[in-house]
This record gives sequence, C-alpha cells and structure tokens, in this order.
Amino acid sequence: MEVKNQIILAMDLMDIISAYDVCEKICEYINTIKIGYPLTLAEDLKAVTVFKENFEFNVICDYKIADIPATNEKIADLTFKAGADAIIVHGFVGSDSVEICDKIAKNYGKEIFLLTEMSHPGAKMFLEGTGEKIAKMGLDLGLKNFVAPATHLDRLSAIRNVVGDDSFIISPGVGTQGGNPKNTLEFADALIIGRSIYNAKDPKIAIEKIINNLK
Ligand code: NUP
Repeated sequence: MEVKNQIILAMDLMDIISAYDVCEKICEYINTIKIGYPLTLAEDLKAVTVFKENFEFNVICDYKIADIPATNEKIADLTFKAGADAIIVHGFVGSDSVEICDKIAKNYGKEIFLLTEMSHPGAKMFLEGTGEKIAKMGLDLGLKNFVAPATHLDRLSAIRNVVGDDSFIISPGVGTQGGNPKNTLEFADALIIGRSIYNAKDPKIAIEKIINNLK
C-alpha cells in the first residue's frame, strides 16, 4: 500500500459528518484512512464507502479481529465486501485465525495487517515481549504488513528486526499517546495518527506541522 506522506489518519470521530469535514480539510496530504469500531458502530460499514467514493482513500478497517477462524472468516468477508482495502488482525490468537483472514483478503485481492504488540500502557501486562513471536508467525504465513507500537521504540525496532526491510510496518501511538513521528519512522514505514490531527483546532495546520517536522 502506497501511503502518502507516510501518514495514515486514524479516524475515530463518531459521526460521518464530522469525519468528512476533517477529511475535506486534509485530503491533499493523505491518501489512507483507518477506521475502527467507534465510527463503524456509530455509522455502519457505509463509512467505508464514504471515504472511498468521496476521497478515493485507501481504507484500512481496524477491527483487530481476534476470534476463532470460523468467526474471523465472517467478519473479514463482510469488511471486504463493504469495500475495505485492508483489515487489521490480532496475532495473539494464533496462525489458524490469522490465516483465514489472509485467505479472505486474497479472495478480494486485498490485504491484512498483523497486529504484533500494542501501544498503550496496559500492553506491558500480557502483550509485551510477544511481538517478535507474532511477527515471526506472520512471516511464516507469508505476510508482509505489520502493526507495531510507536510508544515503545525498542519493541518496534525488535519487531522490525524480525520482519526485515521488505515488510511494511505501520505504527500507532504518535502524538497524543506520546510517540515521536520522526523517531518512529526510523523503524516504521508509516505513522497512524488520530487525535492530534482530528481533534486539533485546525487539522490542516496540525498535519502540515507534522509533515514539516519529518523533513
Ligand atoms: O496498538 C495499537 N494502538 C493504537 O492506538 C493498535 C491500534 N490499532 N491503535 C489505534 O491507532 C487506536 O485504536 C486508534 O485508532 C489509533 C491511534 O489513535 P491516536 O492515539 O493517535 O488518537
């Protein structure tokens, strides 16, 4: 996936009008948006269509799928049927649950991103340290796309070491969660940024600042 300016907008506003409004302001700078449960549960999967039809964005659905294969299959199928370009899948559930999502993605000519470790403080409790194993499983499954945290650069770097330079890592946790954009891009291919853009008084100025600081 080609991500313009190495920034993916995490759109977690919960109504489509406000989300649309932010996208209109910054669409010259981005071509990829990530939506998750907040917007989808509030507005339905039609949110995918709104961003595809009006902005021609790549749409990544951050559903962190983490169920048994039979259920993952249904979730993935509905998501790709709605027009998503990619879906985020949890790795800790194991290879069978991940593999079925990849199979469905391929049926649609689309992609999955494998979530290795998470960015929030609670990730330390159970997830921290599992990222390399999950990343290795992804590699063994032939996956190329991974999600790893911007808030723990040592962990992000360890995961990069496992997946190698040919893999594509997108990284959440920049801005509001404390991660630094430039440092994160030493290890990641693209940043996932939400609140520090969509909650800014002027989202256009906010994203311009981030882009300028990357230079
Ligand atoms: O480990 C993760 N951390 C994380 O923040 C995995 C994620 N998918 N996310 C998501 O990235 C989170 O749900 C939100 O949509 C986005 C970060 O947004 P923000 O903290 O920049 O507002």
